[in-house]
Formats: sequence, C-alpha cells, structure tokens
Amino acid sequence: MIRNDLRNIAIIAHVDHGKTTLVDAMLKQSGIFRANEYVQERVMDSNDQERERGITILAKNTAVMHNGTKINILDTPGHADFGGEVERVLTMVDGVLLLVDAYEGPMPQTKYVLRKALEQHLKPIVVINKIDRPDQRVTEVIDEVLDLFIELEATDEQLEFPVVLASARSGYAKLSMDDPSDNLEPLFKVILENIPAPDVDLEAPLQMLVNTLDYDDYVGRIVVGRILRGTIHNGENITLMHEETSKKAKIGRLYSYQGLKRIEAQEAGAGDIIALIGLPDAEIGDTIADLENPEILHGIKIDEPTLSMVFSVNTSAFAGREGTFVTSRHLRDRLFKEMETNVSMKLEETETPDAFKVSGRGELHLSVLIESMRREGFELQVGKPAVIMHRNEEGKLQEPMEALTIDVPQDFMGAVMEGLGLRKAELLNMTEMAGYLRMEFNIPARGLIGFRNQFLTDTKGNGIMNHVFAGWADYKGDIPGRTRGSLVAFESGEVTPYGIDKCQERGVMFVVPNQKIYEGQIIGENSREDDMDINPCKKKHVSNMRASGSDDSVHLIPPRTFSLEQALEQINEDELVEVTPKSIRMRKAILDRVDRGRQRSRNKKD
Ligand SMILES: Nc1nc2c(ncn2[C@@H]2O[C@H](COP(=O)(O)OP(=O)(O)OP(=O)(O)O)[C@@H](O)[C@H]2O)c(=O)[nH]1
Ligand SMILES: [Mg+2]
Repeated sequence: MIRNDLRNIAIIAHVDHGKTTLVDAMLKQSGIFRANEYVQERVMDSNDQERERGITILAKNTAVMHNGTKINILDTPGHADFGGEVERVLTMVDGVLLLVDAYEGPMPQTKYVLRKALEQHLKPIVVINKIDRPDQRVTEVIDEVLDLFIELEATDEQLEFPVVLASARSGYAKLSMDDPSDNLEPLFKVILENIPAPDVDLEAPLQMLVNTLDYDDYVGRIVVGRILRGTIHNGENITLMHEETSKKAKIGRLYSYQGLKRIEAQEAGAGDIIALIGLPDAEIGDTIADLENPEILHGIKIDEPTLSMVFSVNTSAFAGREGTFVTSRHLRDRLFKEMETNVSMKLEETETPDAFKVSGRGELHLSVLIESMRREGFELQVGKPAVIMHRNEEGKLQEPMEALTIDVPQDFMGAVMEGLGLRKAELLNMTEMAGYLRMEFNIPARGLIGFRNQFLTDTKGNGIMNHVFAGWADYKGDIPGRTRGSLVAFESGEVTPYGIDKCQERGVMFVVPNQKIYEGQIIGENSREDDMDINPCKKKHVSNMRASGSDDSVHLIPPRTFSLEQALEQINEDELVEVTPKSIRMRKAILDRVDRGRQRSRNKKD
C-alpha cells in the first residue's frame, strides 16, 4: 500500500548552510506554534553545547502536517565529525533536501552527505539556500552542484533533481529568482510531489529497526525508528531481537512526532517514524519484531572511526579537588553508556583499568564528549589524539586521508601552502572566488592534528578551513610535530608576578599571578625545541635597600589561554590534558622532575 499521507525526509548539508534554520521556518509555517508564541532561533539545536557552539551535534526528529500529509523531518549535523549521525538516520527516510549555500557552493561535507544519500538510492531535492545574500552566486552554484552529482556518478534519474531556491532565514522558497513567492509553499509542493510516499505492507508481521536511542529522566530509554512492515500498538507484546538472541518485551508507550513534541498514539503503521518507551535493553541496530513471527533486520552500517584518544583517571596533583566523579569505575560506566547511543564511537579497554581508548570520527566528535563529561562533574585526563591506521590485505600500512578545503585571502596563500607542505598535503585544485582563493587538498588526517591553531595564526583569523574523511591511502611517511618545547613548572606553588616576569623571556606563558600550579604542569611554550623546567612561583627577595613599590616595574604579557580543543591540539605524545568541571590544564605525563629527566636520558640512549 502506498501511504500518500506520509513523507520522510532528511535535511543534509555542509556545516552552517542553514539546515536548522530551514526547519524553524518549516515548523513556523505549519502552524506548530501559537500566533504569539516566542520561538527560539534554531529551536531544534536544543542541547547546551549545540546552542553554545552554534552547530547541530545530534540528528533530531520533527514532523509537520501539510495539506493532510505528515512530513517527518530529520535535521542532521553538518560538521564532518558528526557524519556518523547523518549516515545512521538516512536509513529512515525516502528522500533528502540537500542544502547548498548560495555563495559558498558545495563544500567537503556536501559531497560526503550527498554520496551517502545517493548510495542509499534516496531521492534528492537540491535547495540553494541563503539566496538573500548580496554575494549569492545562484547560477554558478547550481552548475557546481550538478558537477558534484556527476562526479559522484549519480544515476540519470538522480540527475533529474528538482532545484528550489530559498532563504531559510526569511522563510521563503522560490522556483526561480523572479518567482514572487514569500513563503515556503513552493518547497512543500516540491517535497510532496517528488519524495516517494512509503510503499508498505500494513498487515504483515511487525518489523522495525532501532535507529536512535534517546533518554528522558522520567521515562528512561526512548527508542526511535521507522516501522518497516506491519502495525504497532500501544502496550503490545513484541520480540526484541539482538544479533543471535531474542526475547519477549512489552511496548510501554508509543509516540509519534508532531512539531517539537512526541504525542502518545494508540497505533502506528509501517512507513511512519515513531518513538517507544519501555524497552530498557534495546540497542541501536536491534529489531523490534512481531511476537509470533519475528524476523530480524540488518541495516545500520557506518564508516569506521579515524581518531583515538586515551581517557584516564585524573592523576594530577590536584586530582579530586574540582569534580564529583573521579574514579575509574565512574569513568568506565560513563564511557560504556556513551557507546550505546554514539554509534560512530568505539571504546576499548587497555592494559590498565584506569585508562580507556576512545575512538571517534574527529577531534570535535571526541571533545564534545569530554566537554559533556566535565559539565556532568567528571574529572579525567586525555592523551594526544592519534590517527587510527591499519594494514591492507597486502600488509601495507594504510592511514586515513582527509579532503581539506581552505578559503583564504590571496595574501596568506604562501604561509598556508608552506605549512601544509610540511604536513604532506597535496594540492588538487585552486579557484578564485570574489577576493578569496579556494584551495582543495588531500592530506593525511595526521597532518591536520595541531594544524587549526597554526592556520588561525598564519592567516590572522582570516581563513576558513573544512575537512572531511576521504578514504584510506598508503602511509605517507613522517610528519614533523610541534617545533617548540614546553615550559614546565619546576615545583608546586602559587604563581607570582615576579616569577612570570623572569619566565616570560623564555617563551609564551599560559598562567597568571596567584594561580595555583603543580610540579610537571605545562605553564608555557618554550621558544626553543626542548622542554624546560622553570619556576614562576619564585618570590622576590625583599632587600632593605629597595623600595617596596619596585614590583610595579614588572610588565606582564597577557597569557595564552586554551579552549579544550586547542589544548588537545597543543600537547605532545608525552603530555596530557587534565579536564575538570572548573579547569583545563596541560601537564607532562610524568610529573616528577627527576623521573622525567631519567626518562629523557633513557630515550636518548635508545
Ligand atoms: N543570510 C542568510 N543566512 C542564513 C540563512 N539560513 C541560515 N542562515 C544563517 O546561517 C547560519 C547557520 O545556520 P544553521 O541553521 O545553524 O545551519 P546548519 O546547517 O543547521 O548548521 P549545522 O547544523 O551546524 O551544520 C546562522 O547564522 C543562520 O542565521 C539564509 O537563508 N540567509
Ligand atoms: Mg543545524
């Protein structure tokens, strides 16, 4: 049966091309909100980090009614590190809105998500967004999108994609630039006409794949998925199937989506996207099947992680002072819980019970988890991110590559090229765009670690960089690391202005007067290659001869401060980032000065 009363779409795009803003507009124009209701901008970006960082991290469901048809809409993240989220939810839809910024045109993540959508044979609709921009290049961008489809070997049918022009922020869509439309009606019409309605069997035995897990403090685990076959009823007994095992379970409550809410329903039929509670052990990839005739589904396969970090219990001199959850038990439970919902992340135990190897799709993917943990009250320490390599069938070492796009004003091209050359990047393409140069590279993922900090300095903040996983390639050889050593605290104590004054000739300081530090903490960056132990806690000897006001002559240079991501980029192999709810500190893995000295001479001998 064709369910003409239903459509399922995902909105996919590169980061910031306006997906969440478009969902706002679609919700508003579907009468979801009361006329005078205050609605936050980017209302779907509902968690703290999403609002603070201004990006979508988790894919989310919503639904609107349009002329009697229910449209389930999935908003997805555009940042490459959350590509796993996009891949996973694409299995629930029949078509996608591919948003492309009318100025920027297709970017690395546009290509990545479009490839995933085409592989799953989803019907694409191209939406050129932000056509209100004075610098819009609508005509060229449409051509560029067509080229992208061709490059990705789209079928003839896929190449016939409809194009809608839109300004999500102003809430209108048009079929051509001179179309007078001032609302989204043209977009809704294209969706209803082009996205296939689900073709399903409502009478067959129930089958649904668990696609997403969500939590709610009151009801516990919420299972989200699309019913593939049959009909599901509130309170019904089902079979929950997990790989080889299966067991009987009872649906606690059944919800369907309506605007931003989940509404309790008595039944739902194949084709619809629903949420269930009362299944505390359901996992992503499990099948919810008919009680009598259970048949398993297979289906969620996503790209492997490319980057890993070791998370361990905080062992700094200040451990336990600022957090609530500080033991290896806490750390372990929290990480295992994360793996249940964050399917593109992997967790491995190590030789010691205090340390875990966590692998993800990029630095941001992992740092969002670290940031969530510190907000929840955890203390932990994390090692330098390392790229995951493997050997192919011939035994050759393979490393992950990234497609890197850089937009910079012409003046900075030299500096950027030089930096990237050392990092084994290969220039593939260069185009000029309204005063900017767009350069496309292929670079080992390894080469990108620590590059963002350097790039911001080299371009004085004028450059934009984007990258996305681009497959595996033969190992490209050594890439030089940080060229400067660390300034390391000689002893524990409190930083003094006098102490900093003496230290700052050596390099850039990271600490301020009165700050408490510990032996082995990294308090600055040396201007030379090796590490140096140094004491910023030194007090001035008060001599009778000098006036007491002579400290005034101390001129302190403002310290360099680090966000979590910047700290992770800064550290070397023998260093760690200490994370607590209140602080982010960098430290040597070996804190004791004497032990560190011994280790150094041992390394030299090897
Ligand atoms: N000029 C203009 N700006 C827009 C339009 N749509 C969105 N924006 C702006 O673009 C920025 C990003 O918008 P979002 O909706 O968060 O983009 P997104 O695609 O959801 O981003 P991610 O989820 O992080 O990938 C915001 O500052 C929006 O206000 C538009 O039609 N015109
Ligand atoms: Mg978004």
